[in-house]
Amino acid sequence: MQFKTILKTLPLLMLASGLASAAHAADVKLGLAAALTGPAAKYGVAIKNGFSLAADEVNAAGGVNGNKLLLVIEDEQGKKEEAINVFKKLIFKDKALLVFGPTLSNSAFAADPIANAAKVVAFGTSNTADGITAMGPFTFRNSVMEADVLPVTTRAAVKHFGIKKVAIIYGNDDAFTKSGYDVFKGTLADQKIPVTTTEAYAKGDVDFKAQLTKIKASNPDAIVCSCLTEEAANIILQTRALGMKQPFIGGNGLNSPKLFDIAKGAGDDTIMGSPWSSENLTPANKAFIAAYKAKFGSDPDQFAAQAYDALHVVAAALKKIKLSGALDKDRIALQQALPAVTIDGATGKFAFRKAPPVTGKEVGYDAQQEAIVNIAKGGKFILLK
Ligand code: LEU
Repeated sequence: MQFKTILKTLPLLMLASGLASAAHAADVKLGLAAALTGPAAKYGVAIKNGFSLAADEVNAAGGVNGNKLLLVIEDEQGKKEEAINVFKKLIFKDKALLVFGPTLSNSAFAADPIANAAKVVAFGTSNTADGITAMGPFTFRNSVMEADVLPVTTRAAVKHFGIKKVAIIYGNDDAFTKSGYDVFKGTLADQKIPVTTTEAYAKGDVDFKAQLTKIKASNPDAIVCSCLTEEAANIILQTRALGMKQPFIGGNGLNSPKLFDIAKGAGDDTIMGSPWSSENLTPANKAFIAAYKAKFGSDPDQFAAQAYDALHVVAAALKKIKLSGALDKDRIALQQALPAVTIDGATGKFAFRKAPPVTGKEVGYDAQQEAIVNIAKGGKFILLK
């Protein structure tokens, strides 16, 4: 071989050997698309941590059927275009057996069709909008949807504060905040709570004074907020600046400690639902919380808990199948093994249920889990008793 040729080939050889050492033949590659930068990063980083912790645990216990789990993690920035790119990379280039994520429902509506077309499971751990699992039989989620959580949250908040009427504020250009709004609207009608006014904002807005002034004039007992955490926190702060003292009732977006990073004490008394509580002292949850603190030096949140459980759900499904090495076959075998999996995880007992039917379409699998109602007190989410 001529010297020139060797020089040309060398980087390729190095690349090939590098890949080989990072993932030996028996590794099971699982993709993770998470928002690790941008406004949704606080959710995405918690999700990544939950996955890493669970993968380390599974691997330390010998892996699944002798295979180690290898997480291939990509930043989808909380943007739909990036979620599409990252899904394509994980599915077609990295050849992941399954893809977890993306963080936001808004991105899942863009990216999951790629996974369904390629017959690869897309497993959402934080997607709570309606219709996610209607995208196809390869879409799974362990995130309890707004439709299951918000009626319970609303009922508890109405009782706790003696609420007679509410105002609503929501983001009208995000699939999750819009879906949460629709669910709140239906829930309030069902529970016979009049709405004094409904106000909307767009992604990235920072000044909510116009909407909040209208809400103030309508004199509600509480404010319902279908928002992601950053906007929710700013809305709460600006409400207080206008001299308004009403408590907030929120959806899944408010379950992040970022609420307190921004709103500080003004976040107190906000009520939100979740399948997870740090006060749930089951052995599985206690072990999760202790291991998370030891590894990351901070408290976990519900997004970390759901990611952690999702990895254990997939590990349980993998234990039931014998991987053949033929990727297409193995991806389908995993999709078929997942629906029957049940675990007792950080978020409690978990099972799947088939999504509501859609005519002429195969559907995926939702979470079958109860919602717990939390209230913010002193920078923490505590159980509403
Ligand atoms: N539940 C939200 C959604 O479906 C995301 C979460 C990270 C707040 O978009």
